[in-house]
Amino acid sequence: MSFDVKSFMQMIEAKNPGEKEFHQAVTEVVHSLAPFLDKNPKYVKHKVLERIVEPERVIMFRVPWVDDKGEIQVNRGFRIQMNSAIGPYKGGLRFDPSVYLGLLKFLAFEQVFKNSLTTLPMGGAKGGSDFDPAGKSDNEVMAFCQSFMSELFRHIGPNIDVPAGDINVGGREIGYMYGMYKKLTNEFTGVLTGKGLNWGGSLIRPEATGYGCVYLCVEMMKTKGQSFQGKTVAISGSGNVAQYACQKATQLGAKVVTLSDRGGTIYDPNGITAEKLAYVIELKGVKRGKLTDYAKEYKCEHSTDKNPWAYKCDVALPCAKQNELDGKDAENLVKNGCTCVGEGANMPCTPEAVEKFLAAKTLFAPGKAANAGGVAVSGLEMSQNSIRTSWTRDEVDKKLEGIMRAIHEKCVEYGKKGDFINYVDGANIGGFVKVADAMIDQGVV
Ligand code: NDP
Ligand code: 2IT
Repeated sequence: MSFDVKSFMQMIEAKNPGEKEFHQAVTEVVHSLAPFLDKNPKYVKHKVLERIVEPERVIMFRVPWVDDKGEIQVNRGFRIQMNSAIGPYKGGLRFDPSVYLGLLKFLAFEQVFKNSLTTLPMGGAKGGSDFDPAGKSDNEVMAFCQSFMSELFRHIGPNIDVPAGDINVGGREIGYMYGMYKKLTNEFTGVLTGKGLNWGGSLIRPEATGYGCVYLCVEMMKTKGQSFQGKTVAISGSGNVAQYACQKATQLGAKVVTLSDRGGTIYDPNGITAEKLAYVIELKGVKRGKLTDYAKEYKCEHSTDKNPWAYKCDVALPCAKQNELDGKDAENLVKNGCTCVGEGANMPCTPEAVEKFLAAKTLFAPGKAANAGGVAVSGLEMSQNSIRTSWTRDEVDKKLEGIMRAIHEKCVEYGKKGDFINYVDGANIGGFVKVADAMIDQGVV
């Protein structure tokens, strides 16, 4: 009897009402896995799929803090500890008003497969809060982070659960949270990754997700005898992942022509050079400003109604948020000659968009493969902390490149069909097998 995708998804929707991003992420994985499960019935017998969609633990908590006017504010905090079969829970924290249980469950679910693909021993988790840092002072962000950690600290630890950054959580927030963790536990340990370089952080961690995404695209392009040299690249977002994807693509000889933020898209047909990118890094990371300033500074187009996929490119790297590239955008990209897409963000392409890319035989790398470089270097940060050392920039970069190559090979192993590599199936099956086998080995727990 073949695995019944329809009734499985009905069960997921009934048990997790209203969690549309979680349904979307599970649907994609289950579709990839169904033919594989038919050939490997032990996973069905051990009910691995039924178990893997259920978080091992969900922590939800009140985060009260006092703003600069002396008023009490209340946010909600979460940590989804999804799966620990192959290592301690690991995954980022997102602070954004759109955060709710279903969004974090989708991200935690994806993280399980992604972390497995990195080849490192890390389970999957995600967390965060509906806190909106926009317009908040440093003092308010610190007050929030300290309150958030004053509850989270009892649920994490270097061998239990190791959080990191994600949207709106970067070096500043990790610093404030780490300080509070250290005060509460009286322990200097590697409990968070993305730490500052002078207090336990790893070189290349800030660059890792963007660089890794480009490295994976390099591997995909190689299968077609192509490279980044001379290519035009469209990138969305202008935060951590977008910035370093832009830097690496440019270093490899490509011209990046777009970036975006919540206020719109910039189109710079002359290319976002190293000097212009330094301006973006300062604008976004230090001044916390908008790309409208970039458009004024470099006299280029800024649009509030066009997204980056409206412009002609060879390579598209969506690096902002989930479901930011839909079926129409995919059609437009394919029509304009785009042949390679790497998901720097988590699930930025809608199911319709993915379908269009696969139908057009686009080189398409899903987020759990393409953006795994970030968590991979987080894993390397954990190793460096454990052995109390720090590796050079070049050492970490080489290890990252090696991991991205291994992820590509895993996708080919499970996703090659004739002369086409379906990286979606490859990543889903490749990520699943290691976790599923570990779950079977460890019994029903
Ligand atoms: P950042 O907060 O550094 O940057 C996010 C970018 O996306 C910003 O430019 C932001 O615009 C834009 N953005 C966010 N929400 C929206 C929205 N609703 N509409 C339009 N633009 C939006 O986050 P990261 O770069 O770290 O994360 C980007 C993506 O990459 C996320 O999907 C994350 O899950 C994923 N990812 C991150 C990893 C990491 O190591 N950081 C690792 C793997 C995946 P604005 O500047 O206006 O706020
Ligand atoms: O989505 C992700 O992989 C991240 N936000 C990074 C997680 C991590 O633990 O480095």
